[in-house]
Amino acid sequence: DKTPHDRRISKALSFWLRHDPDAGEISVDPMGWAEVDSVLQALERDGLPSTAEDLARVVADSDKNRFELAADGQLIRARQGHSIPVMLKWPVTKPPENLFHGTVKRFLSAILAEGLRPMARHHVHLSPDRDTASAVGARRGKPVILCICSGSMAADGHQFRLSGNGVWLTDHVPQAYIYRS
Ligand code: HQG
Repeated sequence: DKTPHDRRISKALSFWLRHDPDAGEISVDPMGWAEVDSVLQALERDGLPSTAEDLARVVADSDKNRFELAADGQLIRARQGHSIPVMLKWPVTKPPENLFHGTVKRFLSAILAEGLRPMARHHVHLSPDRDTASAVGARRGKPVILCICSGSMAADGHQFRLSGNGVWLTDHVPQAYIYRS
């Protein structure tokens, strides 16, 4: 299992790389990459002194494969989930007939009125199966699973992208394609 230290590194990476590079005084390029060296310095400043091997272990052990390393381990990025403007260019991919979205009861009336919106992120995040959607919803309370008619959406011209860690991304899911399940 992950040590508390690794967990804290993972949370700091999520925050800096997706939402607030300034908070870590690191810079993130338009494709989402940051220099590993600058991230290590930020961790040091944050009281989480770490080595490149520590970082590689956190990347490898991330339960959702949130991060990736590139350029011989000199660059790191989050694979999805950003609120800062990045262009990750995951390939446009034909979705399966159904995808799933895990949420909670308190959002249902808004979702059924206006569809699924990206909220603070760049895309609506959809899961390939119910169990994953259930885990996503459970972050906020008792999960409610919505079934999305992604095949019909694609046939009607909506674009889907598949991130490197298996998350399906789209701009908006109109309510007509959403079923309680
Ligand atoms: C809800 C995690 C009101 C939506 C997970 C969700 C995922 C609406 C919340 C990834 C709405 C947004 C993304 C509307 C959507 N009105 N509420 N029209 N449309 N919502 O965190 O899907 O651990 O931005 O149901 O595993 O929960 O970060 O999206 O509850 O893959 O790597 O607004 O984040 O991955 O919440 O989660 P989020 P999400 P990580």
